[in-house]
Amino acid sequence: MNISKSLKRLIYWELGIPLTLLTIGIYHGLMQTIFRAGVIHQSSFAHLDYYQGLTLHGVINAVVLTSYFAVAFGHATITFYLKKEPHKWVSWLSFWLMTIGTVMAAWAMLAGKASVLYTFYPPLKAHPLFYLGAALLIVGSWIPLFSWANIYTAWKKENPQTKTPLAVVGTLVNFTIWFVCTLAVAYEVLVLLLPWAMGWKATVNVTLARTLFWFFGHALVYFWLLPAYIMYYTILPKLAGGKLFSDLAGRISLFLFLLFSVPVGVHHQFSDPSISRGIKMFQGLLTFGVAVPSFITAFTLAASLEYAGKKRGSKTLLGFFAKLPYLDASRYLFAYLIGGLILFIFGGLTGIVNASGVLNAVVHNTAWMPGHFHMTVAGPVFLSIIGMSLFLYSGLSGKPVFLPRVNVIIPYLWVIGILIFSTGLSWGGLIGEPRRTNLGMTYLNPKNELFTPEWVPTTMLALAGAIIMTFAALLFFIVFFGTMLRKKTAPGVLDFPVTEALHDEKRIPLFDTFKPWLLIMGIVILLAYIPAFINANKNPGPGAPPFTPANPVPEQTAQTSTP
Ligand code: HAS
Repeated sequence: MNISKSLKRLIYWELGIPLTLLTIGIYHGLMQTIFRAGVIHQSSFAHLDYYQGLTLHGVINAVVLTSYFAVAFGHATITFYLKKEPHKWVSWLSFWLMTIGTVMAAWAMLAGKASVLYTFYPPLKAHPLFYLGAALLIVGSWIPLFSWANIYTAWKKENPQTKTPLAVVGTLVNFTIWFVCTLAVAYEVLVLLLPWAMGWKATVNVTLARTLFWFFGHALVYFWLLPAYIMYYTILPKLAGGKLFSDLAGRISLFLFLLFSVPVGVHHQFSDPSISRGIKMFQGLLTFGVAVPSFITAFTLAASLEYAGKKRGSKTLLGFFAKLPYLDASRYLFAYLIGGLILFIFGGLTGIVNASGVLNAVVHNTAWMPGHFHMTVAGPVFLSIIGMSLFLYSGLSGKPVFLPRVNVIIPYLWVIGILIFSTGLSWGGLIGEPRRTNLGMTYLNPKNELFTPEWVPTTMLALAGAIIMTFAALLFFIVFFGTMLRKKTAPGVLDFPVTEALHDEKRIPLFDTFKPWLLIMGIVILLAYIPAFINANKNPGPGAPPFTPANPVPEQTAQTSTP
């Protein structure tokens, strides 16, 4: 379909800005593995400190890229399926708030005044502009929800008996989760952190800040994931040459995310002494609940791919795997999406390990954790974001993809890189290798008394994977920016491959309305979080022992152990 120049320009900017910043994010990803493998034994390289680089890596890749993309993709899906463009003024207001916020936070990080990592846990303190910037980015990213909700309500009035398109359900579910969870982080930033960073308050309740952060933080991971799920349900089966096995399964899965995405954040705090065991147990159980929609997705997509493979001529039980269009350059989006799905099998399994209280005690705060999340956020999420950014840009601009044969192998290179990288991290985590530590300064410096040779192979493996990933990312930048420089050869239109359902079940009102789900969502959140917040308020916990950035041993321990 044709769309207005204004919306086109908006989507270009919302794809182009984060992809340009991604070059910095990717560079710092590689640098992390170099520092950690003990290739350099310094606290900084090229005037950028290890923790500064880690903050830039996390904030750009996991927050800036994902938020801009979710908004751009949301504009595209709502416009495409409901045939109405979002309000122009509201959409540009959202863009400017996000962009001003990003510039503020980027300045603070690049100036070395906000090396607080993407979780910005106190007592680490950032420049006030970092917190303000993050708040603006978040507020800007949920403003379009109001415009989309208006379009949806009007469409529903005109089509009361038509099922809401699955992609629209997904977009509205995702931004509702985003709106609800960001209220907690807004409170954390505006009421706890900013006054403290401005020097108006002397201390901050660290446990409360962490609890508020994780109310937001785990829902955040599903805000990253759901655009990928929308593509898996509504685009992938068509690209594979088949149909979606069940439309209803997709709806059930999306509504379950609405219930379970938020009230599970305490599973990041299993080791937090201030929160009582009952709450951990309850949110731990809900965490197994949030895996259910992903299991539904796994089986539904496997059945859809099997149907596609059979239509393409497969005759044996598993022969359909061999019949899928893995290297078809004209359907390159398939490669990006299937690559992410392969990684998510391992990302999901490691997530279920994390969710078990007992196993969590083994892997918490170890390298296992980045092993897990690179197979989720840097797996299905990242691959679907970059693949769809290229697809949207090329379609809207009418410019053919640059180097199409190279383009279709990029996702597989990335998958190989991540599998090697995450194996190194997961193995290291199981033998105690800590996360978020410049190992080259101590544990992987043979001259240091803390030198731990067991972590040499694990960190080297991670470095090898990271080199392959960086190479894949470089190729992607060449393809994406190369496409931008090409001449237009077709009219620029907004178009998606549209998947039909194999079982298009009749419309069930419960799965075509938001109200009952929102009500249950509210009740579960209150049950899970009121006691957690009471706990956090009552037991702020003792102060943290002081550390220096270069040494993982707390200074106090060193002092107390000296007679
Ligand atoms: Fe997680 C920590 C538990 C999913 C991201 N997670 C993190 C952190 C991040 C993150 C960033 O319970 C670290 C935060 C920090 O900085 O401290 N996670 C889970 C569970 C799931 C899960 C139970 N996580 C995700 C997703 C993420 C993500 C998705 C990003 C997008 N995670 C945890 C826990 C912690 C944690 C604890 C805290 C640990 C700690 O101690 O700090 C579940 O949602 C996973 C369910 C997924 C599945 C997989 C389904 C498989 C599919 C693929 C099918 C493939 C097909 C293709 C059909 C059950 C859908 C076949 C075709 C072929 C050709 C083979």
